[in-house]
Amino acid sequence: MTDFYGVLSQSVQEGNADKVVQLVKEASAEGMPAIDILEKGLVPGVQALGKLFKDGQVYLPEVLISTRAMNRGLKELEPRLAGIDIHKKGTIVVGTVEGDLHDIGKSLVGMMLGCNGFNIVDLGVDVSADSFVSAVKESNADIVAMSGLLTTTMTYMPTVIVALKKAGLKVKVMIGGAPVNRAYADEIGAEGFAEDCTSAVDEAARLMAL
Ligand code: B1M
Repeated sequence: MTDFYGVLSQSVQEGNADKVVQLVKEASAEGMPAIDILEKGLVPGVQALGKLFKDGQVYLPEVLISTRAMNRGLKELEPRLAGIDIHKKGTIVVGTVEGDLHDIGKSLVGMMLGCNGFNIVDLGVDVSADSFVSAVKESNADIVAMSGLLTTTMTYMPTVIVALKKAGLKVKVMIGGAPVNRAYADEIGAEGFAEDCTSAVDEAARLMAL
């Protein structure tokens, strides 16, 4: 396939969900590695669109349509990513914090952790502290992985940490998302931080060994 990843990336940017799904299906049928389809086609597509949005060249509706296309592609790919490793290294509750509806980075992190051997409980977006606490209790989770994309909602992360402590849960906490960093993790008492979905896997492994 000539410049397959470029075509896939462009289709994500254009928000052409049917074409994205068709390309992912074709690539899978040809045996192209699922991780390459994700990292070389789908992710650069949504990242490029994000840059256009930042530069004021596209607006929110375009971004929304594009991210829906990306999610359709991710759904198509998920079974192949999920099948990579059957050994479970631990259970991780994943969610985007209350007030925040951004789900792409969180879903990528969950998928990467899942395909690297962790059992994932994905709570979705706009997740309250109570929901995190209940999910940890129900799943006996080892780690809570919180995602936050907004400066206005990253401040909810310490609320979750306080609620987990108050409930007497010994779970480790890691955070990620564009506005947060290691210094913020240290400040709010989160043991872990990861910059992207790849380093999230290493960070989760580090936390499991603590
Ligand atoms: Co929103 N948005 N958005 N948005 N949006 C941002 C985040 C923003 C930076 C855009 C901008 O102004 N330049 C800005 C935030 C500014 C700020 O707070 N500093 C912003 C804003 C302001 C808003 C609204 C308030 C806009 C409005 O309504 N006026 C609104 C908020 C709604 C809400 O949540 N309550 C809003 C809405 C939306 C859409 C619905 C249109 C859409 C989301 C669709 C969806 O998720 N289903 C959207 C999008 C797509 C974006 C941008 C363009 C792209 C986000 C994305 O998916 N990136 C974004 C600008 C940008 O990032 N360039 C923007 C791709 C994704 C792969 O990256 O999520 O960063 P990311 O995840 C990375 C890492 O951060 C990390 O790993 C991932 C990759 O490997 N990571 C973790 C993430 N979570 C992690 C957890 C971990 C570890 C790593 O461990 C726990």
